Amino acid sequence: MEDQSFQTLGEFIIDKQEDFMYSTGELSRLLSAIRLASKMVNRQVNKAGIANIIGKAGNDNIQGEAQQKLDVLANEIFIEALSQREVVCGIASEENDDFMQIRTSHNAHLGKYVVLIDPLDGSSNIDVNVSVGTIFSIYRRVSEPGTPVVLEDFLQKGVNQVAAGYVVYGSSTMIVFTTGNGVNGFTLDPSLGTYYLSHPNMQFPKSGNIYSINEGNYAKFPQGVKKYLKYCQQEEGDRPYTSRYIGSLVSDFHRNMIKGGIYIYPSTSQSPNGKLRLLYECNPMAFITEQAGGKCTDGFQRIMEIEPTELHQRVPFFCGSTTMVDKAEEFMRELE
Ligand code: P6P
Repeated sequence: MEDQSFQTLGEFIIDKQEDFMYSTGELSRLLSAIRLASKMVNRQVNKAGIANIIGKAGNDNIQGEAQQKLDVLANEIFIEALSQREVVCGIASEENDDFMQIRTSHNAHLGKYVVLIDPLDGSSNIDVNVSVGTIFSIYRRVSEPGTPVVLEDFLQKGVNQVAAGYVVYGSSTMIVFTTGNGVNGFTLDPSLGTYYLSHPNMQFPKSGNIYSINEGNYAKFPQGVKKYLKYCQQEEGDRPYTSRYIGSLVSDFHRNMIKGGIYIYPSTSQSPNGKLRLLYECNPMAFITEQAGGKCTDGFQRIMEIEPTELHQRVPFFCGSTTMVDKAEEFMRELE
């Protein structure tokens, strides 16, 4: 029998409402929209395999709808849910080239918040039944209230985030988020459609022995990363470490936050800024990391201090247990 003593996500949002900076209930409504959308996406992700089989019958699924790619569908679900609550005035998504104006029912731009989202990160893993995730980042608009949002509302440093989080659609579905007062994880009970507080006050272990990186790119890595990998693989003290790489950021991140570890997506000779996007992947994960006592940089500077210049810009990403990120940065500085 489900232990009903666990607080639900809805109860938690209400309880913590006074902790939300500036909030007069709007941020609570925004987080509730994300909660709803995550359940809808979870339902689609969990039957993706079946949908694919049905879809192959002739490009139509069982409802006769044109088969949609799951990440496009996830994008539409989150945009729809966020637009309904009249608290969001703009959305930027990995799936959309430009940011979107979100009008309230009176066709006004009255929402206080902008949301940046990767609706289904790692979606290529769907076909092989590996966990995927949603990543979101929330800011207060900086332009004149009531006017259309502008690019500057989205190009804010990560330190300005009011909330950030991820959904991991894994062996269980979880929402993990922060509003600047620590990090809490909620697990979905699919039989009830309710999220319960299963991981209160999550903390990155100060050190760990897991490193997550795509070593297939070794030849293209910066010398500092190569030296760090050799350090991890040496027989000394608690080394060699363990290499764990799922290829799904939220899954690798989530495991490392629980067990201790470092995730690195560095620059390479082919991709000088790495692969991950600053605004809707790195900044939200960095906010969670720092709130959980970890460290997140581009190998040299704090991710959340980077001044954004483009909506979809990429940055190198070193994230996890503080002592591990420190060691990697030591080699990066030594060999830059
Ligand atoms: P690679 C997924 O596409 C993603 O953005 C992250 O979720 C993941 O960690 C990374 O890219 C995997 O990239 O180049 O190792 O396949």
